Amino acid sequence: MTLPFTPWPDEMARHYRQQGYWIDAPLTRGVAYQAHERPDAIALICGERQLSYAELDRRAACLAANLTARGLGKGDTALVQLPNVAEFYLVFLALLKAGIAPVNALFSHRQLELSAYARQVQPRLVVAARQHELFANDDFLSELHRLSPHLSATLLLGASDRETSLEHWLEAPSETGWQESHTAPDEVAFFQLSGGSTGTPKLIPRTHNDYDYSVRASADICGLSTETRFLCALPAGHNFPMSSPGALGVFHAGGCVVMAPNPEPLGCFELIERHAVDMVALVPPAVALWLQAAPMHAKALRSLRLLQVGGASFAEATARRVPEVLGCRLQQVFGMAEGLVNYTRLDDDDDLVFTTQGRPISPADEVRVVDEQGVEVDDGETGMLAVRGPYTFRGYYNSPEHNAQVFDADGFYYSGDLVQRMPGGYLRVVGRIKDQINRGGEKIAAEEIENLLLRHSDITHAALVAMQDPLMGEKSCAFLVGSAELRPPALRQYLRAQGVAEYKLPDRFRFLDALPVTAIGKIDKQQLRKQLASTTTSPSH
Ligand code: OOB
Repeated sequence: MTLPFTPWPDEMARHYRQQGYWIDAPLTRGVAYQAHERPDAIALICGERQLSYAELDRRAACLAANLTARGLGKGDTALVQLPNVAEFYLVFLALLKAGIAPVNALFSHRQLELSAYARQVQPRLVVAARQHELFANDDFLSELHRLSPHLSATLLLGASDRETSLEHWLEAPSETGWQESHTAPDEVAFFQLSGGSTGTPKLIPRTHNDYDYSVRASADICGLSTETRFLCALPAGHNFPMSSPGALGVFHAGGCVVMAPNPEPLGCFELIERHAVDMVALVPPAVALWLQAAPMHAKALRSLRLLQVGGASFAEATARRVPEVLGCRLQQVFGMAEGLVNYTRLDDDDDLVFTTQGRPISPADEVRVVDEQGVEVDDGETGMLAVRGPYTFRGYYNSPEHNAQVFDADGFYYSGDLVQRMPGGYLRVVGRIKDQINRGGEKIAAEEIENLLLRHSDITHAALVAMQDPLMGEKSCAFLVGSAELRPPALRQYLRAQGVAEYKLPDRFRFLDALPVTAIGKIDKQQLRKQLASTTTSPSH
């Protein structure tokens, strides 16, 4: 009845409880508390709809009751894919209340990603939107049934029939008496998505205790209150807008979340002005677009107090422009779906805010910056980031081989980031050893795309590497060895046809006679990156 995951050692769990980090309450606690104390306060604004805390809690309970009546509950999982709409939180809260652990896929994900998640968690429930190309008809649902034989219920936002209509399930009262039945606070509440560096996307089990602590502590660090009005413009299921402090932090503090469909500046500026938004979380390319557009819209941004930026490297020169151009304070956030989140603090000196990615949330976060031998390097020196703590996971879901590679014997997780620790524990992210491209905050596992390319009968070798890009920070370039007939448009089409998310398609292709190799015969990606850096224009696309 419970989902498998790697727990924290007893001694650590005891310590985290003693210190008050783990409070043995469910993640739904924040909303339930507000619904009781301040039922009429507005929790959520989405388009013309406004939901009070009482309504948010009631409708989530209604859906939870209906799911329980259908025989779903503890030990079950759900595959969820919703855009940035109110239903995202209603469904998330409902699933937690019913003890069903969701995987929140990104709306940009397609067959390949969703199938990989379905294979791993074997969902009994799918919640999706008719407006997504995959769910416009029932073909892909049939495929999901095949992959996940226990799948027993499908709810679709925008469905015309009552049986599958998510909207209907959120309103229809259940006939049976119902009691909230969340999983135990030290068990899996839901799965976060890993940015990944391997062939298949990995899942991160998060418990109520660990996630709720990160939410409460983040809300505190960011000074959230009942007055907070947070614009959720990044994909709602991503760790950053969800818990750093994100929507869950806002619910904890009793503030209001305003949904934006995406971070596009003009749409967001309108929402900021209309709803007196005071806080937003963005990735660096979105900040660049906001900085461009802001001078024409200074009036609209008057209420903005705090801009959080994270997910990818943010150039110091751009950081310095934020307060002046957007008229608000900047906070750098260096986090990961696996756990550890660092923030610059609201009362930090400007220099710290502009030049570092912050320091860990918790005094109990154990951060080590180590060399290749695992020896800690001096402050200011570059090393690999290793971490364990009260909200950093202890293992990917059902992935013993990969876990053996990224955890050491003491349970420290190696994130694959290269960092420098500064005085006071502040971190600077200076690079990465994981084989991943960070395309403006969206993560691409090189191996996943290389494997897809290698399925093509005309390709014999493939290597995906990052190339610098002025707006996105990084874009991806595929180096290929194969037939002279290969053309970029056809290759993109080939990848699309395999059902991979659009952001993972290589931005450029380069064709070589052979890939450079290292002394031991591995593809020399360093060499390929150098090649890219030394050529400003490319003969191919
Ligand atoms: C956030 O989470 P993920 O899981 O999408 O990606 C984590 C990775 C980190 O390991 C690091 O490589 C990179 O994204 N990253 C940054 C960064 N923040 C994340 N690299 C440079 N500077 C930063 N500020 O991206 C995430 C999760 C919670 C809060 C914020 C971001």
